[in-house]
Amino acid sequence: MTESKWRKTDTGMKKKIREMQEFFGLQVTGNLNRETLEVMKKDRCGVPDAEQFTLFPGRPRWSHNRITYRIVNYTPNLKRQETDTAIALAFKVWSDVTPLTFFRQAVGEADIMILFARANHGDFNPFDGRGGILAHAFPPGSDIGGDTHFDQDERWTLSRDGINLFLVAAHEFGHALGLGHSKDRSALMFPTYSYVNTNGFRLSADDVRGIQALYGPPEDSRQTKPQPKPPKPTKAWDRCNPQLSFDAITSLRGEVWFFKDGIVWRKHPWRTNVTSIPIKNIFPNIQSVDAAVELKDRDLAIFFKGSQYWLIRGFRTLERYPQSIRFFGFPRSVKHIDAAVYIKERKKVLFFVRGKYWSYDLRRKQMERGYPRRINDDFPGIGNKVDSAFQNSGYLYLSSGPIQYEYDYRNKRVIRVLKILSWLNCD
Ligand code: TQI
Ligand code: ZN
Ligand code: ZN
Repeated sequence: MTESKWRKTDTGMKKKIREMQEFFGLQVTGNLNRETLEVMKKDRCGVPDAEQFTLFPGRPRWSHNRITYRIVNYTPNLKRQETDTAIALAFKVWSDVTPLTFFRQAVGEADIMILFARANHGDFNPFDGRGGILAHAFPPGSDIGGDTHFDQDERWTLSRDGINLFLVAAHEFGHALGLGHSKDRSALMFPTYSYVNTNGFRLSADDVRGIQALYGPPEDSRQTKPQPKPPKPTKAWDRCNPQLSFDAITSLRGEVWFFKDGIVWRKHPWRTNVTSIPIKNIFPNIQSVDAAVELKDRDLAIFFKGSQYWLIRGFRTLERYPQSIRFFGFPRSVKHIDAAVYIKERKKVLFFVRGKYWSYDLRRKQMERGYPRRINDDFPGIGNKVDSAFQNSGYLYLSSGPIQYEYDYRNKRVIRVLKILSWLNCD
């Protein structure tokens, strides 16, 4: 392919640069000289402190949301497919947070023409051999506007060695969409190259604010972003209501704790009164609990809520919690746990999730093979749903709604059927 095929007219770009130079009272050359680049780097006056991003003078932006790109040529350092993917992922970084969509075209003139070139390549911004300038992109506009050039003399990679094509492309596309440089060190648009892990790459909040200042949020963001729900008022449950079921029950330092919505009732074995208290008065960052288990021999408890869990010692959550329940080996599809109970004799924690249960081996620190199994098959007589479970004086207490089964784990049989309320001194 000859140069002239992909080169666009210089006039469009020169005009833009001239306009900018005029705007800032610089010497009008039409070239991206040092002075001009400095101005482009400077933040604009009048922006609030929190804004670290910058836009180009005149805030050039694409006036359409469907943006086309064309990969005109390739680097010999990577397979074509690898380049295609890195470029597509770099665009996705921006399409994820805006209404913009990017379409690749194979021929003709696209909004963003992408090419690898060395030294002088027809835009009066020659590349400089290995190192130094790695790439450049032109602000949105016709002709050369949006075009993105990569220095063919760099060693392009998809790793931390050499120059990572995905990271540089994502940065350049920021420019091609209208972002200047940011003062925020964690921003993609911060003007120094430093490798960051590209798996699960995320823009900084500043990059998102910048690009959304030009294009707004994604169109469907109201549907996809979980809307903060107004906090449910904690119902003043009557603990002696016969319909009352519990979210979780656990022994804890000699007491039995019953959880319901944001409330916990604590029953001391030889005291008759039952005290109730909002959970968050004891654990400020826990609103409610789906499942709870005491590892008595380790003086630890584990509280579960949704896909998070906390380790608890005494009346304190340990540092670094909450963490994801995936730590225990649950697949992504498990989004919360109905109940959990510790089988002290076997050093195992059973987790009940819908009609199934899992067994976690505390000694090996892994989920046991062959699980999940059906509750019906292994706990005959208790139905197929368990919403709270605990161990007390050698028996398991598994409850489903207001009914509780006293279960002999070793002999696999139900011994008694109780009303949960029998624990709460309601007679
Ligand atoms: N290229 C510069 C850049 O993209 C060119 C440039 C300087 C520029 N100022 C500009 C382009 C203002 C548009 C608008 O920043 S570069 C980095 C980073 C470069 C630098 O080769 O120095 C990246 C390319 F941010 F790491 F420094 C990519 Cl990611
Ligand atoms: Zn160029
Ligand atoms: Zn840059």
